Amino acid sequence: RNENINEHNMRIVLLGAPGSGKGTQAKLIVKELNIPHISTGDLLRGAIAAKTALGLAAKEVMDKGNLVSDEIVLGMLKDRITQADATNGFILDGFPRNVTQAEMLETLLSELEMSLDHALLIEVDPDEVVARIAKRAEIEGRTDDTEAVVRNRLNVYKEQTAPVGDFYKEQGIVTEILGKGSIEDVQHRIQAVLRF
Ligand code: B4P
Repeated sequence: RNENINEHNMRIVLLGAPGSGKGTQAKLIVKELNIPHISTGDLLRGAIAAKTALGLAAKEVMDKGNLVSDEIVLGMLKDRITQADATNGFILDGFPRNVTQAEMLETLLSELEMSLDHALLIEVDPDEVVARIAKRAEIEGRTDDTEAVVRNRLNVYKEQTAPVGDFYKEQGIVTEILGKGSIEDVQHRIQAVLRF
């Protein structure tokens, strides 16, 4: 780990379409920075694997490619973000997914006397996204990676999640990251912005 960087100024949200590389890049960023990777998709898949009531309800929604209710996701996020390892920073992957969640996050962070430093928006063409997810479907068999469900996830992104980018642009914290090329190419572009 790089001990020289200022770990106190690393509260990051990663934005981008499904398959744009959010989860992939977040895992690489936290290898370098001493902050946790908080993925609402992973938290939800964990609840499904544990067969909790919340997980069962979430699975039905996720298998259609729709968004799980704001209350459920915010509750999970709040539990995770208030743990000790997130005190000096975190990277949020997959949250906020709509403007309501972005507003809920603002309220939560101000209660914790925290604020975001960066919103990184990973930009990838829709055709590329579909190709990447088709490849993952062959390898991992995620139930929400079928073609019809991916098409719905892209629509949900366009209608509900893309406005979150504008929300953070108004705050002046958005940096657009070109998401094409290799995983390493994209990581280098991110590191240039975060300066590590
Ligand atoms: P997520 O788990 O967030 O799924 P995702 O958008 O597909 O992104 P992911 O991070 O997994 O994939 P990545 O782009 O890294 O959400 C799943 C579902 O959970 C949602 O549909 C929703 O139902 C629910 N949910 C989650 N958060 C929610 C919230 N806040 N509110 C409500 N509901 C919520 O990678 C995709 C693939 O591309 C990988 O196979 C990867 O290897 C590959 N790839 C990445 N970069 C590449 C590159 N440069 N070149 C080639 N391939 C690359």
